[in-house]
Amino acid sequence: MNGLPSGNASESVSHRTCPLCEATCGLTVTVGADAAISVRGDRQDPFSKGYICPKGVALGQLHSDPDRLRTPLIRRGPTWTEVGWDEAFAEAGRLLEPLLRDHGRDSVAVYLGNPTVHNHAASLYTRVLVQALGTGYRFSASTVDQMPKQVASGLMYGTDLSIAIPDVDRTDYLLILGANPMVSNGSLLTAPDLPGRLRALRRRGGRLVVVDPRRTRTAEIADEHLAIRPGTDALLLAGIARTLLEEGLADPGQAAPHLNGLPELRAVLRPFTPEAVAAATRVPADTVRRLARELAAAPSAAVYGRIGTTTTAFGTAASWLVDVVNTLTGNLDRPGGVLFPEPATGSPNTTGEPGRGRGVRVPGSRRTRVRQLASVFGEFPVGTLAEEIDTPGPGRLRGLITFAGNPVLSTPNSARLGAALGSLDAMISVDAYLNETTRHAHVLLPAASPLARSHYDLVFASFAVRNTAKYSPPSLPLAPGELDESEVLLRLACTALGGGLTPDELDDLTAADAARRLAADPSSPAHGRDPVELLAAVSGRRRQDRLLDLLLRGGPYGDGFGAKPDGLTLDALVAAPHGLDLGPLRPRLPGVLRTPSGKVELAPPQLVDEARRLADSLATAPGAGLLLVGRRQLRSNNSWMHNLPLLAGGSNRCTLQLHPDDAARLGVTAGQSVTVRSRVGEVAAVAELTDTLTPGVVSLPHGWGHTDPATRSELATREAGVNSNLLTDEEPIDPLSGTAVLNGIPVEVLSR
Ligand SMILES: Nc1nc2c(c(=O)[nH]1)N[C@H]1C(S)=C(S)[C@@H](COP(=O)(O)OP(=O)(O)OC[C@H]3O[C@@H](n4cnc5c(=O)[nH]c(N)nc54)[C@H](O)[C@@H]3O)O[C@H]1N2
Ligand SMILES: Nc1nc2c(c(=O)[nH]1)N[C@H]1C(S)=C(S)[C@@H](COP(=O)(O)OP(=O)(O)OC[C@H]3O[C@@H](n4cnc5c(=O)[nH]c(N)nc54)[C@H](O)[C@@H]3O)O[C@H]1N2
Ligand code: SF4
Ligand SMILES: [Mo]
Repeated sequence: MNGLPSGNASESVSHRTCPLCEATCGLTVTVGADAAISVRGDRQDPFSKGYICPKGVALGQLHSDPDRLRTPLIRRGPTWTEVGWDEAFAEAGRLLEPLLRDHGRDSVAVYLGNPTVHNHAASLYTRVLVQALGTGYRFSASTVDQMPKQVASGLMYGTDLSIAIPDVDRTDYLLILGANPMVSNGSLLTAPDLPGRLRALRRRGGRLVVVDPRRTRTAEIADEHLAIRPGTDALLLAGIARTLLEEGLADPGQAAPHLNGLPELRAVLRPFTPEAVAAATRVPADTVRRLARELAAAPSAAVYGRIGTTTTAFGTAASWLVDVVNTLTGNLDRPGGVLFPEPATGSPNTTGEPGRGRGVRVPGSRRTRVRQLASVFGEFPVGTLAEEIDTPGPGRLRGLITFAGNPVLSTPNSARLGAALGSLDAMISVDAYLNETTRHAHVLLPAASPLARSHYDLVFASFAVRNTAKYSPPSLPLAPGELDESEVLLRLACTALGGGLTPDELDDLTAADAARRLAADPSSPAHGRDPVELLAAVSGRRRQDRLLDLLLRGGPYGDGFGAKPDGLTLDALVAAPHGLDLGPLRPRLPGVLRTPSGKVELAPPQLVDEARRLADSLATAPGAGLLLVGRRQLRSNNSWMHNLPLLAGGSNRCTLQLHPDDAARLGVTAGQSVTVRSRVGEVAAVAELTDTLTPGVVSLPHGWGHTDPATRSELATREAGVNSNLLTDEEPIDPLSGTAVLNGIPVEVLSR
């Protein structure tokens, strides 16, 4: 059926991948005769097998939401005017041109938000835009998220996308730190229906241990919950790793011939005795020892850490130590342990010479103007965005392009950022909503409905528990006046280039560049071919689908443009609308490595320095005050999707949770309003008493606080909540990754 929606005359049925979270569930979308849209789980999707969560169901409401933007807008003062696309791009050009001309390319920054990585048009063409702008001031949600894992993985394995994924379907023992997949559905762990997979782990006799200051839903289904003191996971992991080494339990197994740095590791871990880390983490020394012994004894085991480990002052150290423990227990690169996916469109660890490479440069070569913080993989810490705008002096940021982001709710000390955005000479945003960030734009360009575009998961295939490939054609045509994001981004890129190229010409250059790279890549089945011939083979497609076909055909499973007739092509994916299963993850050492040594670096100097800084932290006695942590909610998606009736209310309660003992001490009663105060700000929130929290820890979800009357989200404003990032502080940072500290914030709670 050529991937086009099918069905009888009155309705159409199509299959696609959900773009909302990392689980990548397969959906069946039915558009009825009355244009009503229903979204169900696709039982024939080989990866998700029919699983769907309430957010996926709400995609129909997202499509129909009257507040979702449909027309380009230009703002003059407080007044928005609907304009046509030509006028919008002309205005963007008028605003950008003097800045780029008089103040240089670095006077305009880019911020890429989370949904950028959730479809292939956005991930491919934001790259084109950033290159066309030529700015060094690149920011993204990565530095409030997973950057520490990228830095640690880059230093250990040679590329920042070489992330070892826990093999949840085959493991005998899963140790989860700082993640709540029963609610978040997994992150840096693409596995649709993680709740089902975790239950299956328990059913087959496996053990699940959860380390979290809250007794989360994931902790509730686990064999054991350890209530750690926020911000101390790196210490716990160091204690486990040291125990493995001291007790002679370390046995890297099949990874042993590929390791560098074991003696240095042993030396640098010496200070982390179970007793020393117990005092700081509140995990008893005996438990530290027992965890080490259990992990070593399990037939297979995987340690997995997420947001609660990365968005802390020792995020990179914790991310490294997760893999140190996986390696010492013999679980690196083996089934049931942690493994490296092999995505169909390729990745930095499937290209070039297998087994060796240039490695990564950490810290990066550039510094921010104000705080002199290092770049990380080409971008700057987003916690410095506000100061780069509001600190006077030469080199100040004067312009900003945001794409699919809401940093005014999602980045630390966001009050300062909101004020700074108001002072920009030029701000251009591409978004689905007029939100707390995009309200500051001078030109606001709408994103088309997610149902009206093609979809392929270029990014999440690198983090998936199985190798799979699935292409989704649009389920609906673009509405009149809607533009695909590839066009929006190409036209913005042409604007930034100052004219001279049409979007088609720029796109041809982009495709030619991709073809040249494949032809030059010794790992590609297209190696040595004429790039012109490769382009000719995909000439029937355009934009992101042409680029995708190039990547698939030149990728690890590709047909090599005819060289391997059974190999993968976009045509083959179109003919398989539910997606293709390419099999379980397989061991990939040493070919996966791109380090200069050709080894796994267990103790790179940058991480040894981090371990020393971590050891120094043992000398500081833990403070007695309250620490604030976050919590994700099932029917919320960071700062958005709060305007959809299907998801509103219920469990989405933006309350300050605290333990009854703390409440009693503070004289706070359930349901009363309290003031929560940190170094940078304060909010008023309703207190919710719950013994799921550890005493001394309080929790607010992030992404709320829809109180700005200049936004346009009727329902979201009615259940506004408060913005937890008015409390998080932009000063403390995980130094190697530039990642903000969003968990373990010292706060006071005052009865109002
Ligand atoms: N305190 C605290 N802060 C946090 C976190 C935390 O745990 N605690 N988590 C952090 C994490 S992990 C993340 S990823 C960030 C997220 O931070 P951001 O990426 O800045 O914010 P989101 O809330 O994901 O906003 C996404 C925006 O994209 C828009 N959008 C949706 N779909 C599309 C589309 O297809 N195209 C375009 N152009 N726009 C679209 C939405 O309308 C919304 O405005 O927040 C971080 N902030
Ligand atoms: N429903 C829903 N799903 C989502 C999202 C959403 O907003 N809503 N967001 C998506 C995004 S962008 C991402 S990145 C993922 C994130 O996926 P997860 O990392 O699984 O998400 P969280 O629920 O924030 O889990 C973090 C946990 O860390 C705990 N924690 C806080 N501080 C510490 C600490 O110091 N140590 C330890 N061990 N634990 C700590 C918190 O209590 C919390 O339970 O979720 C994705 N999925
Ligand atoms: S779990 Fe994630 S991918 Fe699956 S339906 Fe829900 S939001 Fe979509
Ligand atoms: Mo995220």
